Amino acid sequence: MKTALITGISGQDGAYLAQLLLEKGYRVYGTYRRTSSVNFWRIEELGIQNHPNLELVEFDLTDGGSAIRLLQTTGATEVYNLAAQSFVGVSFDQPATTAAITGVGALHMLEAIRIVNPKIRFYQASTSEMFGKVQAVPQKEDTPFYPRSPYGVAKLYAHWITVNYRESYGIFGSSGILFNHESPLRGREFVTRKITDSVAKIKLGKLDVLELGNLDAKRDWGFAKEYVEGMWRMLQADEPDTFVLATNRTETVRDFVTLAFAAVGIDIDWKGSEENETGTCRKTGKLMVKINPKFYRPAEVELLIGDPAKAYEKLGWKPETTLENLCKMMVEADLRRNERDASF
Ligand code: NDP
Ligand code: GDR
Repeated sequence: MKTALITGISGQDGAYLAQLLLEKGYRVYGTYRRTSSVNFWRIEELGIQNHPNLELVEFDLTDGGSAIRLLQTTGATEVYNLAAQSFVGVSFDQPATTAAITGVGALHMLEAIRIVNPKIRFYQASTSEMFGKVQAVPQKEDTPFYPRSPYGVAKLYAHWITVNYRESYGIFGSSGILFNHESPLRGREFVTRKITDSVAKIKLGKLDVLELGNLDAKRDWGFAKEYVEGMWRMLQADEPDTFVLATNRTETVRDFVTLAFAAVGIDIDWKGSEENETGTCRKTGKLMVKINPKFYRPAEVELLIGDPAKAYEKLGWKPETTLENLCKMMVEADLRRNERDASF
């Protein structure tokens, strides 16, 4: 039986990846942080929390010594480093915490591999945020990086230290440069889920208006469940490498809002410009969306669109779910949750 370790199993990708590896017959160790209240709603929604081959272990990525013990005790031969302070907005307020977890955390895992068993295969969760102020369109593996947030800078360190350990010590370290991927399990602070949850609440009369920041940002959004399959394929390849996973389609935040309201039968009419822009219901004239400058970031990533050709060619990976279907799936899940639970 193969044994894998996933850091960050309480997150969106950790939950989907655990499900995938369990389906493939792996023994899975998933790490979570000690918090005052447990946070396993995602693995519960997927119904895997009591799977006999899943073991949850307490671990903090900033603690290098415990990374060593973790590899010694679990005997994992594949390590997926998904844990991170992953919210770009927060990284501007907590840059040092973000650097310690999101940047140096990857180094702790790589050092532990070097010490415990250099044959362990390592996946680093890199990001399109490393492209930041983009230097080419579409972005691919050799596009120059220009991160625009403390999060992006921390991830760039983690990416290069993975490449460095590959080249210096022959460690099988692969870096997946993943563009935004969403799902009903996405955290509610990220824009897509904030939109789908708010649209569900507006539809059910639990919220008046959706407040957002920059509507013009363009993102390449895919379905998270498909992206974790790409992570696994990277560690099954003959050689470690760097791969972009993306859909090669980009839309604005405004477009995603329009799609989400359309999923509940509301046609949005956009009016005004920049900070005065609003979205109203075309039929009733009621205000549905307004701008709140507090959601703007000190530096923004304006346009992301990835070219996943290398992943298709070398891994046979390609995304299937359209943005329309992804958005609808998320709105429907949020309608169900909000209907079921009055305090949701
Ligand atoms: P989430 O924010 O949903 O999950 C992050 C996970 O990291 C959570 O389990 C969290 O635990 C854990 N974590 C945070 N800090 C620590 C710490 N100090 N020690 C141990 N664990 C910690 O992220 P996603 O699932 O969306 O993303 C997975 C990874 O992929 C992240 O590294 C992210 O930066 C990266 N990425 C994500 C993309 C996306 O579009 N989703 C795109 C590209 C890269 P807790 O629940 O306790 O907070
Ligand atoms: P991102 O995701 O920063 O791309 O990082 P997020 O959904 O937070 O923002 C996407 C874009 O939407 C704009 N935006 C808002 N964002 C949020 N969160 N809330 C708002 O109210 C709002 N209004 C407009 C943002 O300015 C931005 O342009 C995600 C994370 O998962 C990272 O961990 C990952 O590395 C990247 O995707 C790829």
